[in-house]
Amino acid sequence: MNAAEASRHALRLAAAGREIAEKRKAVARSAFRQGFHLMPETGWMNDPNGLIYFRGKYHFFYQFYPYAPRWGSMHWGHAVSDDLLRWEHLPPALAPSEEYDDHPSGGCFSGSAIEHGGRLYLFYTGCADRGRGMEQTQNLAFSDDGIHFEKYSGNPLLMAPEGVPPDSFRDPKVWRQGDTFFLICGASRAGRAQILLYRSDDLLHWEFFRVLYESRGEWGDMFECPDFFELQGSHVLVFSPMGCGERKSVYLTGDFDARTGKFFPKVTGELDWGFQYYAPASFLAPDGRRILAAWANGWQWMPFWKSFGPTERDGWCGAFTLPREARLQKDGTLSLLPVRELQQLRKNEADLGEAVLSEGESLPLRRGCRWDAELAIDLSSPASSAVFTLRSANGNRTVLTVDLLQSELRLDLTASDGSSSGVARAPLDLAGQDTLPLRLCSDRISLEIFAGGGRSNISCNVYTTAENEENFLTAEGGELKLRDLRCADLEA
Ligand code: DQQ
Repeated sequence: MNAAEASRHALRLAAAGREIAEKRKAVARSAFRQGFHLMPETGWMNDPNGLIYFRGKYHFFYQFYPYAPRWGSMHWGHAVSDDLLRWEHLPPALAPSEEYDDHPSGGCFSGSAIEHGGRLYLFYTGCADRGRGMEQTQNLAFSDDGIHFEKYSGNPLLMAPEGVPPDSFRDPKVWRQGDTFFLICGASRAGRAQILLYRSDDLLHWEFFRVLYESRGEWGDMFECPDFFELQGSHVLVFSPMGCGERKSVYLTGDFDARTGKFFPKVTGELDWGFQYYAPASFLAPDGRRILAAWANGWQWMPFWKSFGPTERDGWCGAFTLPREARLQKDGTLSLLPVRELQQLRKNEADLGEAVLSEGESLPLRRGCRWDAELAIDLSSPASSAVFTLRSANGNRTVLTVDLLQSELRLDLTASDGSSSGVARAPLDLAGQDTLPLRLCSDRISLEIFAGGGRSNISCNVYTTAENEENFLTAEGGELKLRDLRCADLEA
């Protein structure tokens, strides 16, 4: 990179920094700010990028447009944390500045991070019009201090191969297995979604290896933000498919042969069934946990470009979900539960043990918007459903129904806040079980429901700001027996 190019990137980053400095105080006054979820200081956030533990801190990067609470020319925002819940914002890491990544409706799109030889490498998609439409290429930036990033002079590293439209080749995820580096990215070929696998010895020179996975129509025509990782001896492929309706974040578990590059998926599932869970990305914590975070929103559920919720009025938009630990279950399904660090935010904890509610009887949980509730429903209960009335105040309420007859979880947002709508549904696997474990985590604008030990999850946003919201559980259709009931407030 020559001096003029270096300064163009530096100038763009400095401009973003000035914008943030000017607006962050006003944004911080927004009544919708979350207590323990990562959000942008100003402007817009979407996908998680480059999640990594580097030199003693968790580093999360994210798709970021600092200038307005709307998607715009993409930067990479950057924050660090010791506990995955409380975040310190750092200057943006990447800004559009080069002919391959500088465009008002392009920029530095999603990607991943890897450490090698003490250096932090960011792989990202540059999206710009260089005469072939909105062309997407894979690029590299690096840093020795984990704060200041320089774009590699040899960019672009990878261009769309023959048969892949230049605007459908994005979101590189890089990992190392043995002495080989692998990279996957999402693509589309002849109307079918594909995940392309590349390999390299040095992170700089990449050769196409094979198609790791292809949709045969069931998963739409393009995969966004693929992720691939080893978990308990198996491999997990995660992607956000485009062009197949409500599907948002899908996983496949199976076996991977690194020698041949072949993936043999066995089990398919959804990471989350709510309206607000998209583009999840994973990383390995130093203690070996595989942790995922997702953008707490989804393109499908809002009129595109119109509105992503009322926080826009306050100059910001977007947050991440709670980071969740992935575990592979015996049957090959994946469970995702909040990271254990969340326990540290618990206060005023009440261990209520067992409870029996007669038909129509209600049990108050916590008041307010920041709390964590855990319980198990005894499946010998005669009740037909357990109904949680959540975040109820001023005529607003969000209703979570655990339907024991239909084996379904439903989160009804119709009366939530005047701007949200819809009913999110997740299937429950109750066959052969004695209890159904449930966990509900609430923050100012998020409700994250974990059922069946993290296998039937629903994440949704609720845009309320009342001080003293009520949350309670009601037995319907018969007596409801509860076990292991624990509630706590969560400290912001
Ligand atoms: N968002 C990024 C893309 C990705 C999409 C652009 C998914 O890289 O495919 O902001 O939300």
